Amino acid sequence: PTHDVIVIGLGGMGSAAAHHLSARGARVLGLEKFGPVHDRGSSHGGSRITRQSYFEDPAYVPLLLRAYELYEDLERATGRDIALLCGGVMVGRPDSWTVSGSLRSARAWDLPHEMLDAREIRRRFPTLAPADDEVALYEARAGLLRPENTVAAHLQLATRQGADLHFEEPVTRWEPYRDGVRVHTADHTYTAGQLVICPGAWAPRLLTDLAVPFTVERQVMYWFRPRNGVHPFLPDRQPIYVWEDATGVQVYGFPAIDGPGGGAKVAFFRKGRPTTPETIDRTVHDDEVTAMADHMSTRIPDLPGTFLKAATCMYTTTADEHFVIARHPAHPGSVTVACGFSGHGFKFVPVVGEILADLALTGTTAHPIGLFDPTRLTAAPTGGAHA
Ligand code: PYC
Repeated sequence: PTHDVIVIGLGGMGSAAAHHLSARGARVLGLEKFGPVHDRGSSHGGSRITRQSYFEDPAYVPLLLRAYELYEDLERATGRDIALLCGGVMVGRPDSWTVSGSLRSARAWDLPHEMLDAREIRRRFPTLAPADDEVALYEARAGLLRPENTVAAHLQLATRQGADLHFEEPVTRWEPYRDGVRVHTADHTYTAGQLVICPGAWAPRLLTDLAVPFTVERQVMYWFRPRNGVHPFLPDRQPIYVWEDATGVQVYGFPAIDGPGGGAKVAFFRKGRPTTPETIDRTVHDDEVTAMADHMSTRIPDLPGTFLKAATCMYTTTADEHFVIARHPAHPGSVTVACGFSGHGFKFVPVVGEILADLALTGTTAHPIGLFDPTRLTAAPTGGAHA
């Protein structure tokens, strides 16, 4: 083999894996279907949320603490502007998943946080108009990450460390070969001892023998110029937010980070329309813009001033919305997978890169990844020997 490790997919997770593997001296080949830092997958749109009081499960918190450190290292090593910790509010009724889950993680890990009632939310953040029965968990170290700068930084470091990164070279198939793997593209076949697969929305095609059901969802991000201008929405006064309504619908949003001519981004979280990377409708329709403007008009009344633009991206969702990060159960000696990030993975990108390097180079990791074992999702056998 000409390489120690082949990484399939150089989006958020794959670019981080290429960096961490090559930093440890591995000879890395990265294969990416599109160009560097593309907008066809799940790692674009100018901003992604980061937060620590994680409502999804307290098991994510140690990974987040490490991801914060690694994001700082990444900024220092590349000089790129990546994290903006403008603070964040998780808003909803006290018993909502967003609020009660965030509080559970904050308490379990003794994370700095404040609970705000509706009046205090309005006083501190005058753009927000919660109902009287809504509260918020406020976290000063929440904020946003710039996904394109993150991917560019990891690719830059990987290249500097000698990784061989091939763009516009889609993988057609891979298979076990001798003690390792063989990977095919239209014009080439490569071999290596280890394979790391970071397929994003292409998981259903590249991981057929994983036997995990994934749903690829079409998601839309919207940018509005607020009614009275961006000033009250600048990051020194406007936090990031995840806001859950009484029916469980979550919306999330950001301060205005694109200067006076820009707007503020907002999107629905989860429950997008099922799609595929080949058939996704990239057009955002007027009724979708209207639905978002209506949803925000009671919560952040100044936000839906002028609609500026929208963009689509994809989530690759598992049944329980937890990730898949593991040695491949059918090829545990040579293949590592990271997928099914279910719309909340970007904040973990550098720590996932570190975990993938651990798994590919040593077969194990000290990071707590038990929650991400794919066998929890494997469809129960319905016939044959197990019938
Ligand atoms: O992790 O807070 C988050 C998030 C919101 C939308 C997508 N991810």
